[in-house]
Amino acid sequence: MIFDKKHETMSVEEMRALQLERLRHIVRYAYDHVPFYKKKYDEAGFDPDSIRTLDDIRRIPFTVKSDLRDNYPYGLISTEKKNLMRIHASSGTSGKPTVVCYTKKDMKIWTECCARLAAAAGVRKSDIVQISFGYGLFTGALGMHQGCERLGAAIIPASAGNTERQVMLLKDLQATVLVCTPSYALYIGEMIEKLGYDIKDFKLRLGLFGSEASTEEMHREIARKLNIFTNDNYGLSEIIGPGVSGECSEKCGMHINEDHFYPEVLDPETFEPVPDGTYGELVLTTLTKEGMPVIRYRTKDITTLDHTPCKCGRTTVRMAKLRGRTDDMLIIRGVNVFPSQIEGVLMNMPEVGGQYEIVVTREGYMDKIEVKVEVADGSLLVDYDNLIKLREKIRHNLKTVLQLDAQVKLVEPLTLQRFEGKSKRVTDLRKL
Ligand code: DLL
Repeated sequence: MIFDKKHETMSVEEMRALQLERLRHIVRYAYDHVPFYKKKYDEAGFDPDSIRTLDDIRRIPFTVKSDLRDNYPYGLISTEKKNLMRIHASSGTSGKPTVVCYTKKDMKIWTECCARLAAAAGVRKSDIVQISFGYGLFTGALGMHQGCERLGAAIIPASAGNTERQVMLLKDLQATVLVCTPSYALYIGEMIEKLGYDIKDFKLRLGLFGSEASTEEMHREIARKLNIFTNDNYGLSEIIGPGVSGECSEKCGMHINEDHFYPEVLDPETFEPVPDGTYGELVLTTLTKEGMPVIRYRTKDITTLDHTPCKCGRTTVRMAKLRGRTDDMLIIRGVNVFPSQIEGVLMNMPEVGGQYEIVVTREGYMDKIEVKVEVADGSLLVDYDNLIKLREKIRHNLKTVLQLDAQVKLVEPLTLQRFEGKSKRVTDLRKL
């Protein structure tokens, strides 16, 4: 089902015209209402009225995460506080959180964007949706809650944590849709097995997963464990939260709600746009945000765009599954490694369970990478010959993909850390 036929299927020419009109307005609006933008644009000699074509966006200075932090908490809002309806914040590992604000109009748009992605994934009025993201300042739970509710579905606001209870709720309340991080979905799948349930006794049919990177292989593993159709969707607090983009049933990229969020993919070194099919850093501009417009935000997320038509009928541009973030790329002995590449290798091997950890160290001048891998079946560790064979096989497969020799450590099933929210799989102990 297409939630907003008008905007999701409009012709490319109409979309570009709408984006240009909105871009011109939002840039002027930000300049007039947020001293931060006025100062930045004046200093850069950028005239907010000089935008004639969409390509002119390239002359606008970027906004980066530290701009949000430096203007904590309300420095970037463009309206009086009395007009705000919701305030969220992204967790951040240290210091003050990044605060994001919504007016009533922003809330409506956010809800509709999440409804669009949920509809594209296959959520219907008749569904019972269990939201297992942590409720609170995090945008994931309430954003998806609002979107699914807008479609008329029934919501179970389970929040994250207490995984045995999650399983009980899923089963007893006959949830048909699960919303959480992909790593939590995998953990829930393991818990169902551990508790001795048969997945056939559940009514689950669909999973909406986002908020962290996940490979196709990981989705296949979740789909198998939970016997569901899986969906990937993307967003970030600074821009709106979930609702920036999501896969349709064709699963060939995530449709961007480009009438609200203008995407550019740039070479992270030259800042030149890269052609479709080439990966680069995603830069997003909110075209309609009223409470806190964010112009040319460098997301650090690495993806590529696809403007070819999609079989689903939507005409909106699609972004590929994220390859990672510019700041989670590891450079090991000069070789660029994304954790997602390691995940892709591991999840393709049936002998391996869903969990892994990557530890990077440096001895002298030599980087070392160790990959701890849970085996799918503990009996694989009993026979020494089998163990060595499996370890060598993983090492070989990693080397083929990464061009790098990694140490592999096999561990018992269910021994590595599990995650209820975003996972943390890499520990870099080098003092770089
Ligand atoms: O994670 C918003 C969200 C919630 C999206 C629920 C989807 C579902 P933040 O906490 O601000 O917001 O984190 C944003 O998470 O820049 C990406 O690096 C990463 N991320 C989000 N979705 C995906 C995804 C929410 N589908 C940061 N695949 C972003 C890969 C993702 N990474």
